[in-house]
Amino acid sequence: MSVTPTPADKFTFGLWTVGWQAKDAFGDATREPLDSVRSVKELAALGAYGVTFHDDDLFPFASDDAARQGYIDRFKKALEETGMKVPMATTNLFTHPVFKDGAFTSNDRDIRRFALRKTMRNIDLAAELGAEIYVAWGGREGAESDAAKDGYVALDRFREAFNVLGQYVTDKGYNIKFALEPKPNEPRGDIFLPTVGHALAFINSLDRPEMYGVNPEVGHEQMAGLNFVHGIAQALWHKKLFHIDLNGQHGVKFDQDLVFGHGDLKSAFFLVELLERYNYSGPKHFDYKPARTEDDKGVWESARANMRTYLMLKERATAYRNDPRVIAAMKESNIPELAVPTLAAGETWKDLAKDSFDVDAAAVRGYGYEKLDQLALEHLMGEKA
Ligand code: GLT
Ligand code: MN
Ligand code: MN
Repeated sequence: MSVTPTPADKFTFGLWTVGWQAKDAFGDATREPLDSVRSVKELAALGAYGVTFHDDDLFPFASDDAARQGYIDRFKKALEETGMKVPMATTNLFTHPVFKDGAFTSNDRDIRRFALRKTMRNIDLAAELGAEIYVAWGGREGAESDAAKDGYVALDRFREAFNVLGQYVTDKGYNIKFALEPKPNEPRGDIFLPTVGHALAFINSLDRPEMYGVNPEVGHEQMAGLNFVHGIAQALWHKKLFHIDLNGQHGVKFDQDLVFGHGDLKSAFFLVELLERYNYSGPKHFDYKPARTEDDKGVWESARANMRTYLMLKERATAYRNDPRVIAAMKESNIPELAVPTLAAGETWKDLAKDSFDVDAAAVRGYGYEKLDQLALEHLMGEKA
């Protein structure tokens, strides 16, 4: 297996990732602005499948129609020249000060209406460019104080916004589905729909739930101390993993957006193992920030690192799954038995009373997970049997 990426691997990058100028809360930008055309070309040369964008990544917020079209035309030309795709697009509803109290859940009704118009306009462009997923990350949808926002009616407004957008996409006949991206905090003190679980429950309240899924990000769940692999398993189980943001994070702290695998590597290993085993077929989208220390060369080095790391993990995860020692250890650990329904076909609760069961014997058994965990680690580290 090669660790050189090709478009068949379906790796995608947000324009805002490689294009991040590394301005943070304490310091100025350390890199020059990056032209979207150059990003498309560099990423194509590295073997990526496509790019994704916010409206404001492609053209400045205040662009008039002619300027906006000029930026779009240049971008389209670069896509045509390279064969790069745009499988996903999204709206910037967080940078401009007008959104400081949120967009779809702002206490200001006019701002909510403006946010919907901004989103619909970019959905038109997304459809024109062939995107089938529209991400909604509500970074400013939240509050610093519970005095500021009624968390109950905020959900009414959030639901209303997604229902309006679902109606819009349906009326226009676009082949687009929405992927909600949860995050617990940052930039708001607390953000609504903070985790995958919250988002999944919320989707059930929408008019057309089938049009909405999730776009979980590695670091966002890990910032909340949650197990990302479990979150993804549940999203897959609900058939709601419409998109995924891969990156790295070291536990509960600010959103690091590290290169994929440069945080919790073992979790990344089991994540890739899960995605591949359940045939996740959507784009593998890297939503990371090249570290502030890096120059232009370091940006492309980090972009390449994301893809190589995924492919290395895929290679090692496949070897782990197929290793006869692992298969035997899994059997020993009873792992295949979890797939066997607890009641046999035709049985009811009444049949449970018929069991003869040795509680003490069952209580003393060992499960052998330490052996299995070590086998995973040895595969991950490239240790040959
Ligand atoms: C922003 C955020 C990401 C989201 C992007 C989509 S923008 O960079 O940190 O997690 O995926 O709006
Ligand atoms: Mn992030
Ligand atoms: Mn993200």
